[in-house]
Amino acid sequence: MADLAIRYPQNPLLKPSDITPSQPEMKVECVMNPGVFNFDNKTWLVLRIAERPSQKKGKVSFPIMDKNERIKTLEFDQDHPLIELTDPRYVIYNGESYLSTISHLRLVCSDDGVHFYEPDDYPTKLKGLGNLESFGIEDCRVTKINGTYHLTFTEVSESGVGIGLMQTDDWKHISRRGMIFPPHNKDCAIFDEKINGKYYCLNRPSGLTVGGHYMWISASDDLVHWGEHQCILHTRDGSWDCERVGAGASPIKTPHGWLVIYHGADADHRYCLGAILLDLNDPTTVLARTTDPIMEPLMKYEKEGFFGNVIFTNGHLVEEDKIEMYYGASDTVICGATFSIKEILAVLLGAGG
Ligand code: MAN
Repeated sequence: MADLAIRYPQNPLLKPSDITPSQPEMKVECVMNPGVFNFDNKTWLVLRIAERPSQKKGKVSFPIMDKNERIKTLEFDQDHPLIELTDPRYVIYNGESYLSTISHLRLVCSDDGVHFYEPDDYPTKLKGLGNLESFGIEDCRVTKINGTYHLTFTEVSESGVGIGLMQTDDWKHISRRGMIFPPHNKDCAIFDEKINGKYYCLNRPSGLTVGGHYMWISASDDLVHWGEHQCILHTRDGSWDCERVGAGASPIKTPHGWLVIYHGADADHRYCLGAILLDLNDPTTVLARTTDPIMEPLMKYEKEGFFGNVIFTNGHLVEEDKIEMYYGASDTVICGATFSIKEILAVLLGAGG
């Protein structure tokens, strides 16, 4: 099956040099994986900004937040016998894993969906707070329900990786609701309406000894307390999504079912997108799944960067048949692409589905 995405000709839309660092001693390395929403007749992105101090020759340095919520830098010789630097996203020191960068969320908006800027009159920087976010916050998904925007995002600390919730009606006052799924869990996409009287969300806990990086669904009466957990999607041996799967943005309601765009990765950490269809009345039932990716790293900006060969999405807008999808490419830049819902459904419902 062919890649179904129509990429914006203006890609990449945002790169690290377009973003001012959160503090002068930091350098923006990655601008990635945006949550997306409409507000005040504009398109808004909640970017993930990954920063670290400029790297000195022969050294590796990375930031973490201390108990007083100040950023401090740890620095080691690159050839220190206790340092492991096999994956650019991590620094392993003496068997302990750290992130090589610290991420915060940054709000930008646009009148045309292509040119983005930081608005003056909104709090645009959302930083990690407290001991469950000391390694930063990442990958925000935004779901609007009855006038309130619900932000789910990854909270990272030495205690693990969990899912946090913030809520806002006006983007000026944002309330933090704490961790709603403890470690290890991420990729939380809330459905934008109740189904049979309950809220639902997709999420991705990770099995350590038994199980794997599979997609789960959970239900809630209040969006804060979740239960009725069920595993709905496994990885597939020998496939592009053999190592991990996780939901993209909020599922899209179609006459045939809830359409979910998801990411899958293989053992080489190559991230592509696929799609599944969930039953409209019972979203714990998967009706169809694409065999091949609907989008894969093809462009130079999707193949090369801080962590190459990655297409990762957690935000889109839907207008009739069109999905305006924003995505992080190579964990470095923000890009846009459109999909036709009909085209994805044709694959899901057809012979190749
Ligand atoms: C994880 C997350 C994402 C990131 C991918 C690829 O799934 O940290 O934010 O884009 O890995 O590195």
